[in-house]
Amino acid sequence: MDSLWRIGDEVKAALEDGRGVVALETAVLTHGLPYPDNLETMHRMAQAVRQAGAVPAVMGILRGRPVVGLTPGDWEALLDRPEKCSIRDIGLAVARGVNGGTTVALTAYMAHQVGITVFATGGIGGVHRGAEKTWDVSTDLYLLAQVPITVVSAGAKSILDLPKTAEFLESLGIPVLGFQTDELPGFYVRTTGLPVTGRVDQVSEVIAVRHAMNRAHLSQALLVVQPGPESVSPALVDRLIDEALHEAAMHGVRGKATTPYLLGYLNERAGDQLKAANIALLVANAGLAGAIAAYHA
Ligand code: PSU
Ligand code: MN
Repeated sequence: MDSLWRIGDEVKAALEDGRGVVALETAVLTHGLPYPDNLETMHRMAQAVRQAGAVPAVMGILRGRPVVGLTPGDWEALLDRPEKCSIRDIGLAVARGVNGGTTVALTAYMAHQVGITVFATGGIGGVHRGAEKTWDVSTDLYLLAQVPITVVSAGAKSILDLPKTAEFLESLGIPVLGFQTDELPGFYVRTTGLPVTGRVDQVSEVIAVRHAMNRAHLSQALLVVQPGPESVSPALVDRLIDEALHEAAMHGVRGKATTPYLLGYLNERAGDQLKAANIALLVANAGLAGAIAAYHA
């Protein structure tokens, strides 16, 4: 039977040669950042992975075909009426032949299927604010409990309930390593007062932890978090997020539309400062993931 996954030539060669490969998601391209910042950011992330000595593997569903290693030309093609595709969406997306930007959950899953062990993103999905009423908990968390991949992020966004997200990660047995930090970063803000499972200061320590987890046959992801290079004032972020949540409630936004709505509000309505911070941390995370993948190889 033909494989469902189409693997790009460069990624295939890198995997065969045992070179470092870093998975990159595309929900941030299709639903996370406005055009043309989204395309520009993908270029910069891919470049950061290469500069660190690894090969980028951009994931997405192109006209119904899940692809590992989309080319820059594919990124543009993906922007034609894309759907946001998480784990449960892959069946319909393939059957209907649509374009899909893949979330952290689906990207991590695809990476694992093809043997990629490192992944960079901006912020993982988590437990949403008000989850005690809505039950809105990202599939990202459940999937990361099932896939032994190393994920670099700037924590989870403050649009989420960060203390609940941290508790949920603990419940699922997912360790959080602070890279040169003792605290869980809050995406736009560098500190949250929430502890990490442990602090590491070197790439070699990340590899040692992952290696030990693998030897223990754990299925869990290893989350590596680092604060973004540009910090926004926590008071400003809080105010903007309150506004965004209020708008979302007024418009009855629910389900998978929630995260893109909130991100869209923050990136487009809240001025360039948040967007610039978002892009800077995406690029920095790609660089660290590249260094981890290259070292590992
Ligand atoms: N966080 C970001 N930018 C993003 C996302 C999260 O800073 O673009 C995307 C990721 O693809 C993540 C998804 O996997 O949102 C989570 O969506 P949900 O909350 O619906 O599970
Ligand atoms: Mn949700």
